[in-house]
Order: sequence, then structure tokens, then C-alpha cells
Amino acid sequence: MKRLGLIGLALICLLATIGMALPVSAASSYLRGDADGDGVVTIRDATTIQRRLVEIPTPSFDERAADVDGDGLNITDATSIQRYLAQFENIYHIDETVTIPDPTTPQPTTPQPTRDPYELPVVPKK
Ligand SMILES: [Ca+2]
Ligand SMILES: [Ca+2]
Repeated sequence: MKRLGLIGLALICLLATIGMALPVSAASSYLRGDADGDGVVTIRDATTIQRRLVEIPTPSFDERAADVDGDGLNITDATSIQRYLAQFENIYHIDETVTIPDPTTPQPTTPQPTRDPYELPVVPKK
């Protein structure tokens, strides 16, 4: 019994060490238009948005995914999903995965154009 306890303790220490060595990403993702969060975009997502807008309780709701055009939650989001499902258009990339990068991971920076310090300023013509 005592031997099993020592082995168990050793296993816990080993797993903790491995866990600390593995990189942990805080990146998250969601499916644009999947308002109810079930993993697929269906008419239920449009209905979920409509219910939310009139303050009828919804069992689950992901506002990031529901706001398909990024201007805040409104009826246009539900209509856009309906239009996508009817195969009219998909200008908001509904049913595509959106990945939010880990804020602690440094992002590549875009090189800024260097300005010639001796360049004359542009003077607008009169
Ligand atoms: Ca859904
Ligand atoms: Ca919106």
C-alpha cells in the first residue's frame, strides 16, 4: 500500500512536470453564425437571435458568433443567416471558423514604411 502511494505520488509529479512543459494556448475560436453554439449553422441560430432580441430566454447563446456582421446584435444578423441558408449570399463569411489569437502570444508586426527625413512635405495646390 505504501509502495503504491509512492508510485502514485511519482506519477502525479511526472504529469505535473509534463503539463507545465507543454505550451498552453489561450486562443479560442467560434463558428460565425452559430448563435446557439451547437457547432452547425441552422435556422435555429436565426431563431435564437430573434428570441434573444425580444428577450425570450435562450438555453445557450454566443453573441460573438451571432453578430455576423460585427455591428452589434440586431435583426440583420438573423436575416443574414437566413439568406445564407437559402443560398442567396454569404458576404459575412457565415459558417466559417473565427479564431481569436491568444493575447499573450506576440503577434507579428507589420513593418512601417520609413520616411526619408529629408523629404519635403507635400503642399496642397491652391
Ligand atoms: Ca447552431
Ligand atoms: Ca450585427
